[in-house]
Amino acid sequence: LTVTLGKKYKLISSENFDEFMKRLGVGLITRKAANAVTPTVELKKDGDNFVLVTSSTFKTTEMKFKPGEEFDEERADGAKVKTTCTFEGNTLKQVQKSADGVEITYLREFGPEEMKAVMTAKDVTCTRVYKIQ
Ligand code: DKA
Repeated sequence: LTVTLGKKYKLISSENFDEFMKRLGVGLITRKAANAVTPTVELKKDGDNFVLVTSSTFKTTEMKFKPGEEFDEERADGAKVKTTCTFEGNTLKQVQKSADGVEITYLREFGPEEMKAVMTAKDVTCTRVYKIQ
């Protein structure tokens, strides 16, 4: 595993996030709140588990996982999803399946300077870049 652990990355750019949230069916008020914040992301290890912490004044989520093991997750907008995470080099791949059939893939590449997240829901792709603190 070549991924960088225990570092905080802060959002510096975001492309297509509103379209991405629209594609998930997220309403206007929640989209406005989510668009307005600059989250911090940290990946760490806790025993056998990995933990991805996404912090902002809008919402703070902690996703705890073992690579390759599906678990129940609540998406930031409240939707109940089934999630599986795996690592490919320094990239964390997260696949979320919701009951309404929407599948979202998040690729988060943890580098020494920045973390680049590419999120895809059907035909919509959003790219967000985070700089190490
Ligand atoms: C981030 O990590 C954004 C995470 C995307 C959450 C998708 C659902 C958004 C609903 C408000 O910076």
